[in-house]
Amino acid sequence: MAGVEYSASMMCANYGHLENEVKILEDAGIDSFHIDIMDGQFVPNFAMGLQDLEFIRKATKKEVEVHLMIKKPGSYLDLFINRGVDTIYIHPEADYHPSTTLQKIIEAGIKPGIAINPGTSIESILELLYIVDKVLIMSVNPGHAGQIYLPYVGQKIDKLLAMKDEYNIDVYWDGACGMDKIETFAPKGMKGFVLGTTVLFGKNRSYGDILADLRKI
Ligand code: S6P
Ligand code: MG
Repeated sequence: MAGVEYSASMMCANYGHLENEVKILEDAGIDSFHIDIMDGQFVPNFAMGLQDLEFIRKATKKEVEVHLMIKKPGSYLDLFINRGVDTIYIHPEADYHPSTTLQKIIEAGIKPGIAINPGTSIESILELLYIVDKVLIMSVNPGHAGQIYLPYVGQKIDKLLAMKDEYNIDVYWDGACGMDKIETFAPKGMKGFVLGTTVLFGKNRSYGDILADLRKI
């Protein structure tokens, strides 16, 4: 769909030839690169390190977004703010003072975002919507790629999309994103989608063909 942004979930990429992956994704027309950072505490998995982030940042001129799935992200911001990234998403569930952390992200000249878990209500993060530019709605519990969409999140997504103009936010989708989800939620105003194993990686099709199909929706 025209105007919709697609971001590649790089934890799903082929690390056998990462530089080539970045290049092929760029040529295929991807809009940005999504870097999942996991600490083994906030989520039951470890993923992507600073070296990966640095490598991908250098390999592309497209936007790079960091999704911090770590406990107390405010304590680790210094590790991320001078690396040329465009957006940093934190989880408010993981931070005692998410508003302070978001303020630091803004002061560093980076777009502030929050990622919200399937079990987190909009009501509980309402005030943060005045601070952030972007909200990443998790449609799976964070921690792993290749999970199944949790249907109860749909109602929350509709609710948030109805509020996006009032709060001046862009809403993005992360987790189990397939063609059907893009078809349903892009027309409702979802600004972009993070693409992982469900639709983009590990298929026997080129990234170019897949992204061309998504643009046709
Ligand atoms: C999940 C992470 C996501 C996944 C993405 C993978 O904790 O934040 O960004 O990498 O969802 O996509 P898929 O299609 O395999 O679920
Ligand atoms: Mg993510």
